[in-house]
Amino acid sequence: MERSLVLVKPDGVQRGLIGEIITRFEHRGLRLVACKFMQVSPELARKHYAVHEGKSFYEGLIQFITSAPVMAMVWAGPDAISAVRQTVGKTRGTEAAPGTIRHDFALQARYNLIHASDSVENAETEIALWFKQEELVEWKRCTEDWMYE
Ligand code: 3AN
Repeated sequence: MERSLVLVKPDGVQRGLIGEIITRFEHRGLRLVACKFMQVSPELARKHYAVHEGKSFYEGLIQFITSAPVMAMVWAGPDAISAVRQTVGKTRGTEAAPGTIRHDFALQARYNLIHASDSVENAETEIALWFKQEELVEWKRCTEDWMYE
C-alpha cells in the first residue's frame, strides 16, 4: 500500500474545487488518511518546494502557495503514487489527458490546482513534513474488499 501527499493548492480552494477533487480520488477507490485546511507558512513552502530552488518559477511558486489557504491530504491505496498522478494529469492543463483533473479544470503550469507526490520516497518525506503521526488515521474503507486484490 502506497501513500501520496496531495495538496489542493490556493487556486483550487479559491475556485471551489475541493469537493470535486476529493470526489475524483474517492471514486478512484483511494483511501483518505489525513486532511487539513491550512495557511502555508513561507518556511513550510520553501521546504516543500526545495527541489525547485533556483528555477525561474521558484519565487513565484512560493508566493503562490502561501497566498491563500490550501487543503492538505494524504491518500493511500495500491500504487497510490501513480494512481493519484494519473488522476491529476500532466503539469500543464493543455498537455494533460482528457478526463484528468488538470485537463478538465486547468490550462497552464502554475495554476494547476494540485500537488501530488512523485515517488514513494518523496511521498514519505512530504507526509512527515505536512502531518504529525497522530494526524494520520488508520482505517479501512468497506469498498477495499471489493477493489483491492
Ligand atoms: P507537478 O506538480 O506536475 O509534479 P512539478 O513538480 O514540475 O510539477 O512542478 C511543481 C509546481 O511548480 C507545479 N505544480 C506548478 O505549480 C509549478 N510550476 C512548474 N512548472 C512551472 C512553470 N513553467 N511556470 C510556473 N509554475 C510552474
